Parts: sequence; C-alpha cells; structure tokens
Amino acid sequence: MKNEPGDAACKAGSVANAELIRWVDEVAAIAKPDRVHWCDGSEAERDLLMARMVEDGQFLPLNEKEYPNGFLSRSDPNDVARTEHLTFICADKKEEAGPTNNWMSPAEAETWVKPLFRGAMKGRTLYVVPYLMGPAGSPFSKVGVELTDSAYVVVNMRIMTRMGAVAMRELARLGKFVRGMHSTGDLSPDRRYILHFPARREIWSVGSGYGGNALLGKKCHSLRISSVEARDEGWLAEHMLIIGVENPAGETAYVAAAFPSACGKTNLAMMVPPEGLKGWKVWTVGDDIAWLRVGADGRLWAVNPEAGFFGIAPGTSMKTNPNAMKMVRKDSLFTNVALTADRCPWWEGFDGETPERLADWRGRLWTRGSNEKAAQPNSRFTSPLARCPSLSPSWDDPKGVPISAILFGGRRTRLVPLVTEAFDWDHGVFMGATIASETTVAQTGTVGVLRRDPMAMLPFCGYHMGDYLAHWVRMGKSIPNPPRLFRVNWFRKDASDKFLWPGFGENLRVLRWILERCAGKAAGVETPAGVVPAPGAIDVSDLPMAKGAMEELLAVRGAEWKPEADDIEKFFSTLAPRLPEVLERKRLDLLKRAGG
Ligand code: GTP
Ligand code: SPV
Ligand code: MN
Repeated sequence: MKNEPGDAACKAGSVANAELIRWVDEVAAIAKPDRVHWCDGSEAERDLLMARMVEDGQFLPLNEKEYPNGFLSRSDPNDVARTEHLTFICADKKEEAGPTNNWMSPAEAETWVKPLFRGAMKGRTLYVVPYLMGPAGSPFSKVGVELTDSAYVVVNMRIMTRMGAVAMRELARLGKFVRGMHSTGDLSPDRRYILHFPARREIWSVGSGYGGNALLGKKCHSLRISSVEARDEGWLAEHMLIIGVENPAGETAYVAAAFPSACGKTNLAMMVPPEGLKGWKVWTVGDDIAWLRVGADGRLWAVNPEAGFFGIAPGTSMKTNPNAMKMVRKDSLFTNVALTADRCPWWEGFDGETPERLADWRGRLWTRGSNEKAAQPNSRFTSPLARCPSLSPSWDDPKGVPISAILFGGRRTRLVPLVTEAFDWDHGVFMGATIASETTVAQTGTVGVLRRDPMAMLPFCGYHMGDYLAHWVRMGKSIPNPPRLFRVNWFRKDASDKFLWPGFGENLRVLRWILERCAGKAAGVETPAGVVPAPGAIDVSDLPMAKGAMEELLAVRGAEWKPEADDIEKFFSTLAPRLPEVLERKRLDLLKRAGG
C-alpha cells in the first residue's frame, strides 16, 4: 500500500489526531486499498481527480462555454435514490431505534455487513475525506471523516461540505469526529447497507454511490447521527431549509421549513419574489438541513451545516427556479440528467423546446415523443452555495440566523389549507408530527401513497420517533422567545385535479402573511385546524386565480377532519407508549373542535 504523492504533508498536519490515523489504518487493513489519499480539499486535487474520472469515463465534461467546469455522471441504473429499506439504525436495543426505523444489532452488523468491506478496495484508492459541517469556528459545527473508495463521492463532498484542510483545523479545535466508512462495493442492491451506530457516532455504507446513501456528511451524519447528538445536547437537527425574507423597509426575518423529500424545499429556498410583490427579497441560507440552538438572547438560531446544494433537476426552469438555473451554469456536477448534442444538460421541465434527440440518463439515444423520461426523475445537480445568486450574506455566520417562524409542509391534494398557524408551540409540534405526504421520487418505492412523515424526518431520525417528538415538546420549554409554528400546503387540488395555488414565487404571499402574524399585524380566523388568514389578508387580486379558489384553499370543514384525526390516532398508536401525552391531547382537541 502506498500513499499518493504530496499526501505526506497533509497527513503530517493531522499527526495531532492519532485516533484518526489509527482508524484509517484499521479500515485500510480490512478493505485493502492499493493507495491511501488524504484529501486536502484544494482545487488542484479536484482537478486531478476530475481528470482521472473523465479519463475512465465516470464523468463527461459538459460544454465548456455554456457550463464552465461542469460535468455529468451516470450512475448504475440500480442506484438512483435513497434506499430506506436498506438503511438501519444499529443501536444496542431495537426499542432505541423505534418502530419507524429498520434496526440491526451491532453484533449482526459485524457478522453480516463488515465482511462486505473485506478486500472491497483492492485495486482502488481509499480517500480520507475530512469534512466540516457548519461554519468554521461556530459553536454549531461538527467534524466528520469519510473514508471512501469513490472519487465521485470526494468531488461531491468537496462541494457539499467544507472539506479538507479547514476540517483538519477544526478537528484540532473540537477533538472528536463522526466516522464514516464507505465503499461502493459491487453496487448490487443485495449487498447494499447503510448503517448508523449513533452511540459511537459511526456510519457504514456499502453498495451504493447515490447521494443520500454515499455523501455521508448529508443525511447520515447531519441528520441521523446528529439528531441523537441534538437530543443529548439540547438542540435540533432537522430536514429544513432556511431563508431570510427582506421586506421593502429593508428588515430581514428568517424562516425555517420542513418539507419531505421532493416537496419543494429547494424551490422555496431560492424563490424569486413575484411581480406583485415589489421591494421584497428572499435570501438563501440553506435548502435541506438546519441545525438549531437556543441563543443567549432566548431566540432560536439556525445554521445550514452544508456548503452546497444537491437539488432535484427535473422541473427546474427559469419559470420555477431561475436562481438554480443560473447557479448550475458554473462549477456544477450533474448526476443522471440527459445530454444534448452540444453537450449541455437537459431534463423534463427544462426551458425552451424539447430537443429532437438526446442521450438519455443511461446514455442511450432518446427521441422526442418517447414514452420514457430522458432524465432520471431523481436526477440531481451538485452546486456550491457560493454560486447561488440569492445566497444570504449570513450563510457562513458562525452564530447562525435568528428564526422567527418554522413551517411544516407536505404534499396533500385535499383537506389541508394553504397555511395554518398553530395555537401554541405544542399545537405546532402536533402539526409537524402529523405531516403526511404523498411519496415522491426521492425514495425507492411506489410514488403517490400517503404516508405520515413527522417533521419530514421519518427516514432521517436516528432514534425512537416518540422520543424525538418528546424532545421537540421539551425544546419548546427551553426557548424563552420561540418562533411561531405554521403548517403550509402548496399542493391542494380542485375537483378536476388541478393545483389551486400557483406556488413557487407566489409562495412569498404566504410568507408575508406568516411574518406579519409574527409581528402581530395580520388578521387570522380560528378554525378547528388552527388559525387561517382572514378573507383578504393574503392579497391575490392581481393573480389569475379561479373564482372561489382562495376560499377553497383556506377552507377547513370540521367533518372532514374527523377521518384525519382517526388516521393520526392509528399513526400515534404505533409510537405509544413513548408518544408525548400532550400530542394525543392535541389530537383530541382537534376532534372536539371538528365536532366529533
Ligand atoms: P429533497 O432535495 O429531496 O429534500 O427535496 P426538496 O424538498 O428540496 O424538493 P424540491 O424543491 O426539489 O421539490 C421539487 C418538487 O416540488 C418538484 O416536483 C416541484 O415541481 C415541486 N414544487 C416545489 N414548489 C412547488 C410549489 O410551490 N407548487 C407546486 N405545485 N409544486 C412545487
Ligand atoms: C432527500 O432525499 O431528501 C435529499 C436527497 O435531499 S439525498 O441527499 O439523497 O438524501
Ligand atoms: Mn432532503
């Protein structure tokens, strides 16, 4: 086994962390790589790896004029989304993982999964990827180290996290790190496992190169492992976007929002104010993960631990998300999108005319009118935060941003109003706990089935969901000046199955009402489900909306909420006896208000 040239210096910088060196040696002894490469995160290193991957066909360079420094990667057709059924929490007892997680005992992991790493890196390079989640020098931030045999993972992690030398410096400050061991193995779903050991802050991932399975800083570390750290240390690790909303007077308030995968976080995070709202601005802090802590001033503060976006490409256009369209033009990686004849990326929903011929996401010839999608529905772009035109000036602030409102949203074609304010913190936790959404392309399985997804964390909570909800209830008592909580739903449809709400940029109208509520200004009406905007409180007079659409969007009909409360009871019963009692009380209140 030999090291890559130049790596000795990087390794020397980490001599202080004997534990890291010991662990790298241990993993190398198991996986038997030909080489070990300690990543410094430099541009030169990125260029070297890209050049190698272009040579061996893992990446295709895009049109250098249109997409400078842009590359396309095509993954194995079996490996295009997170695989929740192959994702496990390896706590000592099944009870700790709870009923919403798959569980494997640490002993079984040793027996069944460890052997998949034996010799897995023969003929390959083991990359040591130190990464920092959160701004340098921040009380929020945490270090992780991913050991991987995938150069694709390295270049993506370099965008998604603060990777290399900066992480080694922070490791010296913080002293501890989350360990992630990753091998693409043979990519067979039969030998694919994503394991989390929350007690020892460790992750093992084998058999997949896909984002959420392989970029371990993201869901594995920043949510599954960190949700456990957050419980133990009294903070929150959440599947949330963060934005700053600036009003025409120049005042900025920050909002965090939890929506399940593929339900609009990236879109809301980069939203462009519509024509009708002159003088407003939306600033992007993050689009997927938020870490939140109580500040010295008694407010809740948040950072985005990531340094990049891993966003869904299909549906992204100048109409839906112009900021993303501008952002991906430079320094961006694409996974599983289609390719035009002049080597530009393309996907369903792209602006302009559909090209007559494309290379589809598998590299096969695709012609216009084909029944198949040219881009994989979960194809994604990886772009640095720094390329985002709406990036908030506070994105890298070590103290984070103060949160005025938290939104919970799902994909509900019926029942759930456009926006509802909670009566109080616990009612807001009830709203978050009962988010339900029709399943999307971000997870393997059937699309369109309604599933409960508490706080959009169902696939990402590293411990018992009942305890997690109890942690949320407890947090409410520890925030002297808490944010207000709201539920939103952009996806309500009319009888002919058309969206009632225009969505995207127009969602700012809803944010405006929300922030005016926080300032004690906007009018609301109490309904069985919570407080909805008073008639006219959200001005839509300049929108081409059907007559009665707004009334329908805000309608709460008591009787319709009884089956909902019953369905919630079914879900809650799966969490008993660890479900906080106050949430069942909130359910009974709903039932009573609904006339049941
Ligand atoms: P992950 O990255 O998987 O966590 O997902 P995300 O929540 O960031 O998802 P994203 O913003 O990429 O959501 C994409 C899907 O939501 C697309 O199908 C969009 O068309 C749809 N979408 C986003 N915002 C709106 C909206 O306001 N209205 C409607 N109707 N659809 C929306
Ligand atoms: C999601 O599925 O919620 C994502 C993409 O944000 S992944 O990184 O694959 O988790
Ligand atoms: Mn996500």
